[in-house]
Amino acid sequence: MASQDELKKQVGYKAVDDYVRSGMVVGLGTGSTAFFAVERVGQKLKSGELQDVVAIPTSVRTKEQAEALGIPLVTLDTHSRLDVAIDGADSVDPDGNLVKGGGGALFREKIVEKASDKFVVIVDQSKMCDALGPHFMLPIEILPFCHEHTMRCLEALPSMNGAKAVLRMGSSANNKCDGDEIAVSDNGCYLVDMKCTSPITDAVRLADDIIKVVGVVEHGLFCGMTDHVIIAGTDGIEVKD
Ligand code: ABF
Repeated sequence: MASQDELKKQVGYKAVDDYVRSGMVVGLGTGSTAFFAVERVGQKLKSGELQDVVAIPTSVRTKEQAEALGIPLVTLDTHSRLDVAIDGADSVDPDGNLVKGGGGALFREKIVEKASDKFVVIVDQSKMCDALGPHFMLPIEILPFCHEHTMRCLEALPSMNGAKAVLRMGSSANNKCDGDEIAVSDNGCYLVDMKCTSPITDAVRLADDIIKVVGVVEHGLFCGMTDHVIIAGTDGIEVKD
């Protein structure tokens, strides 16, 4: 039986093989699954199977991986539209709504993926769920200024259904700091994980309520953005459009 890493590699490579063409502007996701998509872009540029591709990374660590692979990088300031973005997710519901941000990169992921003509999500079967919420904590990026106040405002949202706000500590935001320090995102912000005990029944409504809380930078609900989900399961790969 294929290991979880092998499953992630299968979907990462397939996303690039199926959706990336020469001359494209490509959004490079963050996380252990997106790692393989980035690897495949680098491989195909090196072999000449892909030419004239430029990429926009969604985190410092993806930027570093892409640079090491020789992938030419640009930014949204010079390239406002992308042809395709490929990224992982923490949860995927039956409608293709996502929870993302377990890796702490949700802001840069969302700004890049919103600017992409096509958004391809690559996951292993464990990320699929019937409803967002209890399956994986909902990450929210907030300003450090008065962050405890902002956390209380998030908990007070009726649509949050009593979820508790947990300030992310240590390297869980993939930043170089030790376990008893507050984790800091690539943007210098804090990350809060909302422990949702009940299913999120109206993700669009909750997303709208969260973003209105003063102090919130962005949240990990990616609603109505997904074009394709490539799912690696133990009995093969499935593509949901
Ligand atoms: C990233 O993919 C994050 O938004 C999400 O947390 C992560 C999933 O990571 P992995 O592929 O390592 O499970 O885009």
